[in-house]
Amino acid sequence: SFDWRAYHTLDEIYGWLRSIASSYPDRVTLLYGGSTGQGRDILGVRISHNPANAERIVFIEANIHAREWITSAVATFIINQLIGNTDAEVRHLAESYDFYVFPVFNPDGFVHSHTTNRLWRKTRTQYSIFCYGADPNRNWPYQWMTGGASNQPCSDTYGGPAPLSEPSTLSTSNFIRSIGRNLEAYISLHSYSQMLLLPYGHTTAHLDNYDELMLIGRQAIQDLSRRYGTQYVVGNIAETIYVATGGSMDWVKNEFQVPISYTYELRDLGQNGFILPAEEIIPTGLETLDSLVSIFRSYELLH
Ligand code: 0X9
Ligand code: ZN
Repeated sequence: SFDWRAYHTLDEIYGWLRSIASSYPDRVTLLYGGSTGQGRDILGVRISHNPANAERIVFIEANIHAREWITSAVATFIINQLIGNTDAEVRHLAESYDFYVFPVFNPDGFVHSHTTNRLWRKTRTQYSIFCYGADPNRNWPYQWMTGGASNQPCSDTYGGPAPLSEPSTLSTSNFIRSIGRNLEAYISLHSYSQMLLLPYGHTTAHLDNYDELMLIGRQAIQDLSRRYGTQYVVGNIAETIYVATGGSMDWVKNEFQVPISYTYELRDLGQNGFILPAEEIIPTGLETLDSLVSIFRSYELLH
């Protein structure tokens, strides 16, 4: 049965999503977010404790980069906590929004990282005799290919031949578009580096609600550190990590003016990197949930 003491395959994750949707039909709905180049479904769940929250959506996307396994493990951990945790603050969070959570946004790459190449990052579209895949976090239409992306199909940051060239990004962008005007928050989970990143990736300029996202973010990383002392840094993508364009969060924020948008780079700092030991799944899940509780508590206080 499903647990958080080990990493799981796509089939195991999808089996678990289906099982919780049938076990908790009052709270959990299976979502079909799109499909991939190899014909796989992109499945998620909606967790809704109150029909009045239908126009207040928190969207969480994980494992758009195939090798970042901790991100889907944390996404399923968070789903589980939002369904069943009895802690007052977690309950309050769960009951205040409709959560749309997609643990694996790049299923083809994820399967390849399980079967063939553990460090695979991209999709699996064939682009040359020897090279496969576009970087699905360089493939979204906002500021596409304006910096920090490659036009070489063999590169790990290949932006693709056109924006939304990948069936997975095209179909999930259409899904997001269908709920775009109801998005309160967009959270993108990556690893690793222990960073909480805010838009945008194309410029170090402090645009839109940068000040508020920094204020909320500083409190969130402080609250994240309380449980185990894990140290994060917070800041604009281009200033904090590097210039990177065509990311999913940047497109969603620009397209729908979503008030809260963060990209997490989860544990660790490189000791284990993408191969984070499974014993760290639960601690990473708990501290990440602490930071989410903090983000929405701060947001509520400010509005
Ligand atoms: O390069 C990336 O896509 C992310 N780092 S990772 O090591 N996980 O590959 C940084 C995300 C930048 N995000 C956006 N521009 N939205
Ligand atoms: Zn990533």
